Amino acid sequence: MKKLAQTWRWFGPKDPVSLADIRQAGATGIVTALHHIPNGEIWTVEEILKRKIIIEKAGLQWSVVESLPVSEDIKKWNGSHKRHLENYQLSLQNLGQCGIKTVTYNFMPVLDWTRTDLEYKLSDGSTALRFEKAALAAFDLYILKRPNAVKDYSDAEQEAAEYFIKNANETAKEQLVKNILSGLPGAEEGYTLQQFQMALDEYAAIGKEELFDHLMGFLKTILPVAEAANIKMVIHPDDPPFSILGLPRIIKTLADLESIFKAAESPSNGLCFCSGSFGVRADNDLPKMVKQFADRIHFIHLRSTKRDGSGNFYEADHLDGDVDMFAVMEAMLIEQQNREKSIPMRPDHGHKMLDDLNKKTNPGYSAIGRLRGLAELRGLELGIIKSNSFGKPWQFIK
Ligand code: DNO
Repeated sequence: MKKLAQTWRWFGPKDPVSLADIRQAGATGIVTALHHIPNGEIWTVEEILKRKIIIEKAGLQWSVVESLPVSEDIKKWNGSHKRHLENYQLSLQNLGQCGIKTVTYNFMPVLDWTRTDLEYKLSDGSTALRFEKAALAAFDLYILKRPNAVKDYSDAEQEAAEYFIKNANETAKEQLVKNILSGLPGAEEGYTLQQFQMALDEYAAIGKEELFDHLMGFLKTILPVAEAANIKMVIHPDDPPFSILGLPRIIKTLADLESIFKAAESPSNGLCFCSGSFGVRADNDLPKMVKQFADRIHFIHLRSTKRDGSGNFYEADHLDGDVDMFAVMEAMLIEQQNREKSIPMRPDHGHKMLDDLNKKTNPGYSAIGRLRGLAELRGLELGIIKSNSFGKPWQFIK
């Protein structure tokens, strides 16, 4: 019987969650990146092998790269983008040579994923990550003071932002800036307020269409190399899946995915299906998306968010929240049956709970919170497989 391959994101030797801990969580695959190499530079065979050996010595396997970052110059298609594209090609060849076949990337300008509160208290005493629209608007309008930002917010949103800022003390404001500009793990770029405004300014002439063209330029340059290296490139959706701070966002919906797969036809043009990112939008039908793009999905992030009517959301328990995890898992398992090999899945994010609360953790990447998520997802998977719940008996591959 083939199940989804259980993987775990590890930020490298400095990650407070050790490889030994990960083995006990039951994962067999590691998802990692060479975070010490600046964006745009080459991942050499030597550096890749160094990391691979550490992982293998712990009895695990390096299954997925998350992420081989696409530099800002490539996203803007200026400056050093040509050199960075060549470097990206070389890094892919080197990864292929070292036997790593799945590479995650994103095409979010300036910021990777964004949250406003990294310690949102849940009623049971654990904490979660949260995105609050009024907090982001308050940052934009009153702290960053982005020129013309006001036109991006309705009257009600402006009022909510004003209320937020009036009630925030200096520490809360500083924390908000830190959370948005440099707080999250895996987002390789960090900014001061001034650098951040400069980075935003560089996108003044880059709207959705331009950014899409740049993504196409990127894919056309690297997909032939990925194919030759037998690598699947998997794009991570925008998180949150809507425009923030006046920046264009292009991977938010089913229609966006249709456009990129139609425009760059290659078996290496794949998707990292992140249920937590897509699930923030009520108009995204996740099981439908999994079914439609099943053969494009080579990596899965499973988590669930709970949204309210005002565009805010927090990260709920993995089987709770707005994502129909049963239907998503079932659709993935149906696809899994048709494959020769297991699709890697990782429990995405987790609450800070139990002993996590007393430790320094990477926001979203606590040990116990993710362990809970993985255990629940593993149980759901087994339950679906054993119950033949969708009417046909499962034909196990092995
Ligand atoms: C957040 C992650 C993202 C993701 C990148 C992929 O938890 O899912 O940072 O790794 O966007 O390039």
